Amino acid sequence: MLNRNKNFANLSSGYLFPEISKRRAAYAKAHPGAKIISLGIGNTTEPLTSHIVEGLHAEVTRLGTAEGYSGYGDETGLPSLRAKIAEVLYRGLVSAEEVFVSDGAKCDIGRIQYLFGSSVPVAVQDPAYPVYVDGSVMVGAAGPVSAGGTGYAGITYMPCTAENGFFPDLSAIPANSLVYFCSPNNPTGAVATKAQLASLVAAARSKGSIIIFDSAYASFIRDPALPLSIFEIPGARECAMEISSFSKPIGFTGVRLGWSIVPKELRFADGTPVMQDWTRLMTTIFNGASNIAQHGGLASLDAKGIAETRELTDYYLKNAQTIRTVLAGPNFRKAGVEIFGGDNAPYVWARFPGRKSWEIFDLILDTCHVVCTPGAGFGPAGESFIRFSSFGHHDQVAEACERLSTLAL
Ligand code: PGU
Repeated sequence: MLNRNKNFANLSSGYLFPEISKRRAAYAKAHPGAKIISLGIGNTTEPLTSHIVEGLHAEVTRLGTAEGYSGYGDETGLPSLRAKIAEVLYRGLVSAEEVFVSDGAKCDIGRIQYLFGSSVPVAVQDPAYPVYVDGSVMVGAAGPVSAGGTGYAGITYMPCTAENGFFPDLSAIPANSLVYFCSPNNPTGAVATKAQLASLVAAARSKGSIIIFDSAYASFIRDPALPLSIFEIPGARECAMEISSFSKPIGFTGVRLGWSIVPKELRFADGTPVMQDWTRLMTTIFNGASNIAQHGGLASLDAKGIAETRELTDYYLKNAQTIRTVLAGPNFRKAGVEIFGGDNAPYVWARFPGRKSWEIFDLILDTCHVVCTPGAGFGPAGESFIRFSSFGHHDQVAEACERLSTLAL
């Protein structure tokens, strides 16, 4: 019999979101009458918008014609989409050849871990999107969990707390490491300022490290002073790559489309451009994003598509305000609950002093029939926090908030 890959044995539990689904299903089975509402996983709920649907349809129709049919495409994406991403989303800060179209940011994170291998030190914001850590454990760059149970060996956790404004102490970044950084942040909803990103870039450069900047929620930024991309920061081209996604801006969580940016200047210690190996990897173990999805993405980047994207993200941001309002209510205030995020991000991050995340998760599920995400699932510094997702229908979110307003804490 084959030996199990020991890296997988190092994982301390199942992936966070299926774990939550399991608990929800068990609760629903035991309480068949409960009308459960999810403010848990960040999964889009609103229909695709009409102009983007037209873009998808048009490509489907073309594929049914002799002249319009296409098979495998360029593994790095349609040239027209790469150019449009560079022009519209990066306003020329990157070139089309630096854009690699993919089937989503999560899949790119997995491939990035494959690219850098098992001997690279990894630093993450704590709390963080679990894929950065779990994926690092899977490739052998981290693990097993240390005796104290506070995290995986080989991972440098950089606490992001209310006290430091959810921006970490960068002196903790190890030399020659991979630094995952997400802004707007999942789960805290914090958005790094230009000055903060400038200090991140300076730290990465002085440590010889590479930043993996996850901007999957950039479309939720409304404050014009906040940076949408790491490449707005001078010097980032030598020390950062960026991953991003069409999932949240245009509801492509199921359609699947994302991209990465690898600047030409980014190099390994031996001088090899990272772009060279990334191109080799993408052309070898990825066969290109769906041509249909790419035409939907293209439609989202013209004037009509941009307007629809704005409307859709505004819809979810309105939910975030509804959630913030209920969490500011008397029952939460009395318990000392502190509220963060939700202004330029689709997540509201709430601290329940003196309580455990999973305890609050169970309490909210049991008494309100609302699913949320326990902060502890995002890392040790997430303990005592709950993440509320604003992805949901307005009426469902309003109903969930109505129930939360009577939660006894
Ligand atoms: N990056 C961040 C920071 C995310 O929060 C998510 C989704 C992704 C990437 C995934 O983007 P795709 O382009 O769709 O692959 N986070 C959601 C969904 C959970 C999950 O496992 O991806 C969340 O609730 O955190």
